[in-house]
Order: sequence, then C-alpha cells, then structure tokens
Amino acid sequence: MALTNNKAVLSWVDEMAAMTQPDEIVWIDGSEAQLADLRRQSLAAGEIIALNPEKLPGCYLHRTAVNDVARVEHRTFICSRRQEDSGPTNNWMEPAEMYAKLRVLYTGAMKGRTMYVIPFSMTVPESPFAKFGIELTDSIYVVLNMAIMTRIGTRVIKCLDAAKDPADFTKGLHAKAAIDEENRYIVQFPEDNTIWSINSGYGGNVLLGKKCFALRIASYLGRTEGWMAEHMLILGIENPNGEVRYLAAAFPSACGKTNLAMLIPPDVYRKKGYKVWCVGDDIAWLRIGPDGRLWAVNPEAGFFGVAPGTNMKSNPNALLSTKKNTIFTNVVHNLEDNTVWWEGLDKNPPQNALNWKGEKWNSADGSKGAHPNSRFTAPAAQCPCISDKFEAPEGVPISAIIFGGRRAKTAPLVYQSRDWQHGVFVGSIMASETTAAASGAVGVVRRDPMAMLPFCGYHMGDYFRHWLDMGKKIPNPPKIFNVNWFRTDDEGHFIWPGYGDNLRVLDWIMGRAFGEAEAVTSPIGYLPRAEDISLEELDDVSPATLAGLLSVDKALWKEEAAGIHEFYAKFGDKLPGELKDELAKLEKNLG
Ligand code: OXD
Ligand code: MN
Repeated sequence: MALTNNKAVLSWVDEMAAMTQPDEIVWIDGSEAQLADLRRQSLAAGEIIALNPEKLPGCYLHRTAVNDVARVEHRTFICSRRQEDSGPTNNWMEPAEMYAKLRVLYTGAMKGRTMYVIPFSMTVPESPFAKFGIELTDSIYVVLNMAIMTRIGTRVIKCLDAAKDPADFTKGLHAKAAIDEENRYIVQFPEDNTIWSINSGYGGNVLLGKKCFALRIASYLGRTEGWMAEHMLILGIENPNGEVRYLAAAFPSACGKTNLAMLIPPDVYRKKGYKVWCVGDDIAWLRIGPDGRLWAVNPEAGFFGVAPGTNMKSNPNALLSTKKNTIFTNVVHNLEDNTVWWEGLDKNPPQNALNWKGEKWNSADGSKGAHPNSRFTAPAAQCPCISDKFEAPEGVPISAIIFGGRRAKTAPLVYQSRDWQHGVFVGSIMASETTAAASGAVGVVRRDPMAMLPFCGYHMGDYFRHWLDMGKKIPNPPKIFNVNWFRTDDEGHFIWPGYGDNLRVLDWIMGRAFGEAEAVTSPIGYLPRAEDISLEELDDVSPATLAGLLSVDKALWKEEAAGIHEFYAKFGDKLPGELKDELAKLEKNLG
C-alpha cells in the first residue's frame, strides 16, 4: 500500500511502473519487521548468505555479477540540457536523447519482479539540511543497503509531505535488467532532479543516495542554492581541554580517507587526553551557519567502505564497525566458521573458503580471494569513535579544510594556503600519483580537483567559480591546507609513518586555524618549521627527516606549474581569472 497521498510522488511512481512493468509494487516503510521479511526473501533467493550469528550477528554476504564490481565512470553521464553545463570532465548526452535511449531499456525491465519504493533522506529528515529522495529498485540488496546508508521509510515520507514543497524530491530509478555491461548507464539529469541507473547491481552505481545524489545531484543543487556538496570526510579532534574542533578533508581514492576519518591517536597524544571523533568518512554537505562559520553534516547513515587492507592495525574502528548488522559484498566466504575474510585482514587466509566469485579458493595459488574493491556496508552508529554530533541537525562547525593526494616528491607533508582564494587554487590542482595496485603506468599524475572529478554534477569551471563565490560569502571561513602522507625516499619507502601519527600534522593544522601555531612563508604557502610539528615519542622520524618532508623543491614545482597550465587549458573561458592569477603568483614566487 502506498505510504502517502503525495500526488507528485504517486504520479511519478505510476509513470515509472507503467514503463518498467513490475508484477508488484512494495513501499518500504523502514520497519524492522519489513526488513526482516525482505532478508528472508533474499536468503531464500540465494541473493544473500547469512553469516555466523554468534561471531557476526545480523551480517550477510552478497556477491555481485563478475562483470559488475565497481563504479563505471565511462558509463556515467551528466545530462544537463546544455553540454557546456556538464563540462569537459563529464560524459554528456542531450537529455531527450538519453531518456529515449533508456526508456527502451527500462520498458518491461521489471516484468516478473517486484518494484520497491524507498523514500530516503540524506541526513536526518528533521534537519534543515535534509534532502529527500525516492529510489525505485527491483533489488532487495539495494533496499537492505539503503536501509544502512540512509534514513528510509515512513519517517522520511512524512517529512517530505510536510515540507514547503512536497514535490521537491530526487527521483531515482534503478533496474538491474540483465546486468549487461554494454547497456549499463548511470545517468544524472540535474535540472530534473532525476537519476536513472540500469544494468548494474554494484553499490556505487545503484545506492542512488550516495555518489549519484549526495554528490552529483547535490553539488548541482548546492550551487543553485548557495551551499556545497563535497567528497570529504568530517572529523572532530578533542584536545586535552575537552574542546572539540572539526575539520573536513578531501582525498582521491586510495589515499586513506576512511583511515583518517577514524584515526587512533598515538599513545603520547592519547595519554594527554586527545580523542578523534568521526562524523563522516566520505561526503560532507557544507553550509554557512547563522554564526558566519561553515557548518558540515554527513548526509549518510553508514559506511560503504573498501574491505581489503582493513585490519585491527590499519583501522580498528572501521573493522569493529562491521561486527554486526553489516552487509559484505565480494569478500571471501570462510567456510570454516561461516565468517568473512579479505586480503590484509590478517595473515591467516582460511583453508576452506570460497573466493568473491563463489568458487572454491586456494590461497596458496596466488589468486586474490576478495575482490580488491570488495566492500562492507555498516551502520555508522556502530563505529566506536562516532561523534555525538553525527546526527546533530545543525552539523558541526568546520575550522579547517584539508586537500591531499599521493605525491612521491612534489608536495610537502603539509602547507597552508595564504587565503581562501589561494586555498581554492590548492584544491583545484589536487593530484595523486597512480600506484602499482592499479593497472597502467605507475607514478602518473592524475589531477582530481577537490577529489570531485567523477562526482561533480556540472561544469568543473563553474564549480571552481562556486568555491570562489562561497569564500566571499562566509564571514568566518575555515583555513585551507594541503597534506601529503606519501613522500618516499630514494628507495621508494614512505618517509612519514602515517596512520595515527597524522594527528601530529592535524594538531598543527588546528593550531593554525585557531591562531596558536607558527609558520613560515614559502613560494607555495605557509609551512611549519620542523619544530612546529611534535615528534614526541616518534623515534622513526628525526627533526632533519621532518625538515626534509617539509622542503619545497622549486624545480619540481616549476614542472608542476607546467602541468597545471595544461590541466587548466581544458576549462577554456570557464576557468576563473582568480585561479589564473594564483598560478601566475606561484610561478612568480618560484622565480
Ligand atoms: C567511494 C569512492 O567508493 O570514492 O567512496 O569511490
Ligand atoms: Mn568516496
């Protein structure tokens, strides 16, 4: 039975059902009873496997199709009405043409299946920051994941119905169809507040609240409405005075974002009373608060984290978050005790196990048991260091924004931008070097402005402009920094220990944000001196090594400037003049 009389919702659901032709329509009310029933159906269909109820209560394993294991950027489109609004970094097709093409694929796609109607809210529905959406899907796996990653059901639809404009919701349509790679499309229509996803069953392509809505559509809405949707973690650092200061940080993938979001302070800091609180691990929505500061909420309710490499040393808080009520996707099924395993969990791969494809797996043959992009979907509330402000409707005030990437030589451990405009420049030139873990050449610099390259729902040049404009509107803006945990020595070893010791750098950053820490000027911005970053009880790094990590090699930065020119050329007339000025200033400073 429909959960609402909302005409805009009902007529759209009818229209989509007429096209996809499901046998049945089920409204998701979000109740535990309904979710339990769906789990039973999914188990009976073999779509999920129940794991050991003592060791992993409420946990399930799911395997996607072998051809459907990751986000597909080459099949992701931003279909704005005008191509120039989608820009050079997005795929584009004229919306009418795309709708027509997809209608053919959706027609009858749900025959013999059930269509689930999931009302969802990004951030708590009662928050003034909340945005509502409805996802239609023929996948119970999607329903169960959305129930972890977002707030769903009756509570949400009530808020939408009571909103100023009950027709203001994001229309998400997902059909598994035949999981056909050749006809897989992940399409955003920003001006229509609409997302159509077809022929995939993998998380990032089908949990429409995440990348599709909370970043691509939301970035577009944010620009129109004067706020920002960013690919950022949010964390709070509690200092020995009990004061909690918050920062947001954007990194491209494979740079340790989830680890930083749940950092465990080094012993020396812990003993002094420092604590780190996680507000979010992937997405931040940022708005100017009544006090003139920038406030952030995490629009999501769960973590959709990469499993391989997660262990009790690298990220105990993430691992502990997955011990109950978690859905594992494409990991190893340990048949010895009906649990899960992945590369990097520990050094004891199970002997009696199935790999991510469900095949008998022999760890000794050198093959991977878990897919490198295998995931856990875990409720954020289960994280041992979740912030008590995680669900605060107003969010948390952000004192520092951090950009970063993986650079073997060029970027120092940390530097601070001179001001907001320079900070936008620093974000716009963000780059990361490819690692041996990915296919293709190693050490190739990939520009990924603000880590938003695959997630910006409009022209990246306009996005830079929006950042610059926001800076003018925030009376008390956060300070902007860049970090690089990944400098290597001549043998290619990382010099900085990373992980918990990154707090030493965050501590300096917060000191700067609050006018308590020293810095010196350099051609690229403000730098700490070696003595400004505490090395207490850190025997592996000498002050001389730290000074090296903070050095700026002018020759390398001149090469960098040439690379930035090349990258900026893509944006033509849409590149804001302020960023050209910043690049010119950098070149002048380098002499
Ligand atoms: C993610 C991503 O899955 O950024 O969070 O790709
Ligand atoms: Mn992400």
